[in-house]
Amino acid sequence: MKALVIKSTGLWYEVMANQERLMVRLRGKFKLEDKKLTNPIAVGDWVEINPNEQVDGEWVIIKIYDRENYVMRASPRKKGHDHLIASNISQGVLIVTLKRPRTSIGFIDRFLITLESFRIPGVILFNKEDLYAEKELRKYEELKEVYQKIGYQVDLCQFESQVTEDTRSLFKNKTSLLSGHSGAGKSTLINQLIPEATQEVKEISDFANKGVHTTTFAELFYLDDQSAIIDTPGIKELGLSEIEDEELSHYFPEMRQFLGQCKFHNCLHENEPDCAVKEAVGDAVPELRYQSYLSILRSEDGRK
Ligand SMILES: Nc1nc2c(ncn2[C@@H]2O[C@H](COP(=O)(O)OP(=O)(O)OP(=O)(O)O)[C@@H](O)[C@H]2O)c(=O)[nH]1
Ligand SMILES: [Mg+2]
Ligand SMILES: [Zn+2]
Repeated sequence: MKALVIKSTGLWYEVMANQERLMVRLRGKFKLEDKKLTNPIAVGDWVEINPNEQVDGEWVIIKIYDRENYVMRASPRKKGHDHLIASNISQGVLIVTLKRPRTSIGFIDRFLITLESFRIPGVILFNKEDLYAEKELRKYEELKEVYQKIGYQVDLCQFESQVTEDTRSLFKNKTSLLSGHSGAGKSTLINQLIPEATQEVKEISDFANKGVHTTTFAELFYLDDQSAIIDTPGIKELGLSEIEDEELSHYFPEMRQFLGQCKFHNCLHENEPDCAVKEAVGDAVPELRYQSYLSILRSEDGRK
């Protein structure tokens, strides 16, 4: 029977098969097949399940169907390993906050690069508008201009008090992945969108001004038959993996148009002469994005 993985705790998977929720297990040998992943199956995966012949009433996953796409990050714990965040998604929605907690530009850009590498559309929602003073509102306007200009949808929200029709309609007829730091408000949004959802929500730590990692497992929720939304645990850093230095600029949509025009075909757009990307900085390529590009290029991440 074909089933969709809607929650994964590592040992057990909750799946939806023929409108029914089932807890299933994975046959042991699967775990070893791809040694570079810390988790062999992610929420959003389509799997084939069979009754377990040895244990009455238990189901096991016998096959993972090919993934249309997936989002992963370098495992922060296991060097050289990747962690699957979710698969088969139609858009990535990043929940950003400029206060309590503050999301860095590097984090936003790493998320967008991850999406671009799979050609998954990205949306950026700035949450907690009610906490923004003049300074944060100016920052928001600045970032909105940058990200809209290069093709991403951007909006200002306050999920705790209300979710607008515009935000609701973003999720129609799609499978959306929610991502962002702990405490950004992902679960708050889920609870607002889905009256039956009871995702735990916790206050930011006053001491650290950070979220306390309330959500610990990714989970898929249905908004209606055609629309699903995946809540995920907040992440501190999004390490990129499987992206070589030479490809990095391909995942900056505003740089793509210049890539064939540099003097050197393997130009990293750093210090090379006659670089078309560098010439476009401040114009088609926003300064802030170029600085972010350089910083990611020079950082280790999980790339290599
Ligand atoms: N002031 C304000 N607080 C908000 C808003 N949205 C959410 N919060 C609060 O932010 C805190 C964290 O919200 P959560 O929804 O738990 O955040 P999360 O992104 O799910 O966090 P993790 O599960 O840890 O990744 C809670 O205290 C929420 O009430 C908002 O629009 N304004
Ligand atoms: Mg949460
Ligand atoms: Zn160049």
